[in-house]
Amino acid sequence: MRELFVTRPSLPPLEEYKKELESVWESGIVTNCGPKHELLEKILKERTGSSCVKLFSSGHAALECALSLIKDDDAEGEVITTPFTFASTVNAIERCGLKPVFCEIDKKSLTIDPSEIEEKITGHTKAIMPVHVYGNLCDHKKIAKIAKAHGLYVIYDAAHAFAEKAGAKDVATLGDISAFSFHATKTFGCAEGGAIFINCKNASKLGEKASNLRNFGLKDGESIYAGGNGKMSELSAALGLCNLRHIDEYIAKREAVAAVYGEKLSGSDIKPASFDGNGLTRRNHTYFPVIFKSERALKKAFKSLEENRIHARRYFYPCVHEMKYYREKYGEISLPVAERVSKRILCLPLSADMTAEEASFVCKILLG
Ligand code: T4K
Repeated sequence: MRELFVTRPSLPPLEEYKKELESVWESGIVTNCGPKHELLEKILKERTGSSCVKLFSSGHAALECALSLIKDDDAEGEVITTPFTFASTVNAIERCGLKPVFCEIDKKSLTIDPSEIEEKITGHTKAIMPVHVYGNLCDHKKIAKIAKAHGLYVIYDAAHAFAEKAGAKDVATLGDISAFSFHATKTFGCAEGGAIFINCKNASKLGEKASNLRNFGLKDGESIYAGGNGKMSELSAALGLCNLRHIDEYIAKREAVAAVYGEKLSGSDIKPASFDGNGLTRRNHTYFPVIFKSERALKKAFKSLEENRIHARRYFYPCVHEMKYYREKYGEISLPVAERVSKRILCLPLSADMTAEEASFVCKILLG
């Protein structure tokens, strides 16, 4: 059996990518919002029905920009978020000079628990930043109600959720802004890349500011904001254009692998995380998280997998509030649901090129 990784990038046929690159070579325009970049933004806007789409060099850069858009001069601005996520979510808040306020998660969806949000709101709260973790939808209806009642922005970290649907709507249209990752490890990737989808009332104004911010804050030759460089290159945009043509095929292949896992693990003590809440009508199968009875059982299984060159990942352990930087800055915070889940959850290998035999083999090792 070959070595298996938590995921592998989905790539188009090399010939297709080469063809996409021909015009880049001819024009010599390789970055700074060239034609491939503009086309990918246009297609993504149409595909999702969003008011405004802006591409970025990474999902993290997209998140930082989204936060910069809603930030004003209040140095004490706070953002309510989940501790059960990749560090990028919370680092983006911190790096924008805002204070992350950690909120407990719901034990079924593993996303922010809306019933705990209101008690975290203070006069300094600017936004709620939930995460559709593993592509599992947040309780967006309850979150929207709370945000409206308190006049807060909702910025979704939708890094894991590209191409998913909430009812009939594209997940990108939830909240005021949704930020996605197009990293190599995602179901839809540009090698490195990301995007924000803006859907609030002032979308075109915020979109214009986002364009300035990702390009050194420049407008008419001078910096009107202290912007950085968050631009996606033409090489990444070209890869995105190719991958977008294959997205349904990538998802179908991942779904077939996930079905084998589901079947083989059924009735065992290793429970696949639940994805059936909050109106999720289309999944993208970016991750296959399973929950063990105890951390001890997880560690034992992890060791057996490693001995067989199967590299599962402890996404997301530890919780972000337990990480050194946040522990030292904000002290001990107790979020028992998130902490308990984080200790017992493991992401199994899942990629479009995996076979049913490989998924069965992973389960054989897991089940001892
Ligand atoms: N918000 C959330 C909730 C996120 O999860 C993330 C990123 C972000 C925001 C920020 O988005 P980006 O700025 O990254 O676009 C990975 C990814 O780098 C990261 O995108 C992802 N989430 C995070 C959960 O996982 P690592 O350090 O675990 O990845 P790495 O390099 O160990 O890759 C995992 C496996 O994938 C490797 O063992 C082999 C395979 N792989 C990886 C790469 C890069 C390949 O086969 N080919 C490749 O090119 O962070």
